[in-house]
Amino acid sequence: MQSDKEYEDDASPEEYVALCNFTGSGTDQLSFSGGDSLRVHAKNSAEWWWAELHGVKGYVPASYLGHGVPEGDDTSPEDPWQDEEYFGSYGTLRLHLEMLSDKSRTEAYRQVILSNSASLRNKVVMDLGCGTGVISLFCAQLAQPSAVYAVEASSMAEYTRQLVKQNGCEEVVTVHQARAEEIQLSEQVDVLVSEWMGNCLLFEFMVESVLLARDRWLREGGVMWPSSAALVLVPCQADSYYAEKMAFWERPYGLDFTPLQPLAQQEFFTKPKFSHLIQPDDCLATPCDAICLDMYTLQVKDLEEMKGQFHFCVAKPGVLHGFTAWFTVHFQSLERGGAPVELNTGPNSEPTHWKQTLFMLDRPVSVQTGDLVGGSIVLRRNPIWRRHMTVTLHWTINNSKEEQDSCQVGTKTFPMWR
Ligand code: J7C
Repeated sequence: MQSDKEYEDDASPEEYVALCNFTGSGTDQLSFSGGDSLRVHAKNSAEWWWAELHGVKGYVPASYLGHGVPEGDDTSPEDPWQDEEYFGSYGTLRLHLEMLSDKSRTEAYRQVILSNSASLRNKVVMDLGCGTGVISLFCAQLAQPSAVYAVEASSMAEYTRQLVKQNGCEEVVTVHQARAEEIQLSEQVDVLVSEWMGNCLLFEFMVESVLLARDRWLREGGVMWPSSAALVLVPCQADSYYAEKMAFWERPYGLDFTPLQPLAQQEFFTKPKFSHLIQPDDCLATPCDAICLDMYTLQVKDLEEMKGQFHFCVAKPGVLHGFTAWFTVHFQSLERGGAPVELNTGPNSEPTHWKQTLFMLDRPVSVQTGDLVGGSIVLRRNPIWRRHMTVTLHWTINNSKEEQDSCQVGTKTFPMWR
């Protein structure tokens, strides 16, 4: 990390305007509010710039800064949805193979269709973002819907059409190769089913497309699958990850490399680790649902900032390295007395391709049984890059046992990914 000194001679800092609020973590990041004018002295990396606000210098996330309010579409340099890249990545098999190989995910949707087959009879279904069409094919083969509209924007849709035919479902399933926002149907639908969940539930923000389709195409009283979703959080240990990325620098080959630790923190702990598989043993408390979404009432504007609270009682002594997040979704049953189906991506269920998301604190904290860990989580959608967000964690750790009454507080903001 370069020091402040190196930029002091910088003759022409660039003026930028903050597009939204940002809370810096540690001592080297600046906090600012939307509308603040900042002077950028150095563009150290694509993500972090060295900037100045009211005479104070620090690092700021580049994606939070712009040159004033954009005046029209043609002033934005790129597509904020990055659709070419996004749908391009779904035009090849890699991601579809990953999703289809995920048994918990795919079997959960299969179970939803199977256990509701009687209620699906003669119903009109939309499968939004159908990919290779597996959910639509389950519908056609396990139930008797009158029609299934399989909507897929990527070029995979051409193959999905072939798969529908190959499996003898072309009478029921119609593939629409289009963005769901742009489709035209001749009727409203009874059921809107979609597998839209991303990392930390919301990443990709495909859920926006689902909500728009709901408001446009779901008939009054129609069904949403999933019907609800929750972001789950737990305070956790991450011993081996910490050892691998941070403690490593303490004495490699008998040498003191600790001056590299601030760099390691910046490089490895700034963003969340998204492909983390937490062991149930590493959970320091009972997980809690921090944010719950009702797929019937959730609005697109709610997605800009989603807040939740958490309260944990530490269940065993250990080292708090951070927090791990995952999600659950529920599919309501349409059958009389039927049980809802749950897809749980947490550590006590079969691992899924989403795995879990680890948020590392800058410094580990020792905790004892009975300590109270409370706080809040805020998911803030990136004002420019609409598929991205930041996650801000705020925590308080209370040790009320013995005489050493202590309380530690902290805040950290993690970009995902811009
Ligand atoms: N319209 C049509 N297909 C979409 C849309 C949309 N607005 N958004 C995503 N998809 C497709 C995408 O091409 C891919 O096949 C699948 O939905 C994404 C599933 N991703 C996920 N995180 N569940």
